[in-house]
Amino acid sequence: MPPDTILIALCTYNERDNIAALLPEIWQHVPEADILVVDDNSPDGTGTLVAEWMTREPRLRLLSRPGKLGLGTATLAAFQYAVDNGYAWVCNLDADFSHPPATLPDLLAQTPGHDVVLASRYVPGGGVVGWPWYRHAMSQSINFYARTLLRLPVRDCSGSFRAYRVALLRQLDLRQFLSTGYSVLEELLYRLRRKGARFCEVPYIYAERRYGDSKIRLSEGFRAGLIILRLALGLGG
Ligand SMILES: Nc1nc2c(ncn2[C@@H]2O[C@H](COP(=O)(O)OP(=O)(O)O)[C@@H](O)[C@H]2O)c(=O)[nH]1
Ligand SMILES: [Mg+2]
Repeated sequence: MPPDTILIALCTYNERDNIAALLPEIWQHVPEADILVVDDNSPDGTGTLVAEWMTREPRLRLLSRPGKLGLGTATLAAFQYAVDNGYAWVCNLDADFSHPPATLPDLLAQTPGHDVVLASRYVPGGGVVGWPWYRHAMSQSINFYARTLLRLPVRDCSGSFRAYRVALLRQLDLRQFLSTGYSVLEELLYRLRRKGARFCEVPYIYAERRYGDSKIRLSEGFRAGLIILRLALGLGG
């Protein structure tokens, strides 16, 4: 049985060209879902585009924040919205086509009996196309580091493409997170594991973004490494 109320959360910073094509493609695969865009006042007008679209699309929601406040806080704001509005499941994916909407039904098919379903590059059938060797090396290192230090029972710890049972998210204090940036993805798995979450991974192929530039910076990697260490040492609350 597919879950009944589904929120699909998209965090955006300068994703106007991607989002225009992404919304219809998501609804093609999951027509019953509402989509929430969390936009940080993107200079390219992503938020304006979504606000206009909302006037003719009742399944679309927009959370506008005043400036670029980080992927971590944007993700947690989306989850708080799912909690406050009584959705059963919240799915998260990047708004740049790296995460194919065609995989959403595969995630939702695994929701019975699981609390977190991860789309995974690192299980049989999964993979990445279009990355230089150093991106592979960075991703493998951060995954090994997070999986080992935080004792995470999954192979792909650093991707946002996941479905979460909102009842489990409700048990977390979303304001207590250390991460404001990308390490929110590992921190979520760590905190959910400690709540006894049942995890499952389904394969997908990660593709390079369709339009625009990546927002990740090297400093983000160092910050993520420190936060994971703090959590591992029990200093995360
Ligand atoms: N709201 C919001 N979204 C962000 C922020 N940083 C990144 N994103 C979004 O998060 C997703 C992943 O970011 P991206 O730059 O593609 O990272 P990469 O895939 O690791 O290179 C994209 O949809 C971005 O637009 C931020 O500070 N605020
Ligand atoms: Mg991306």
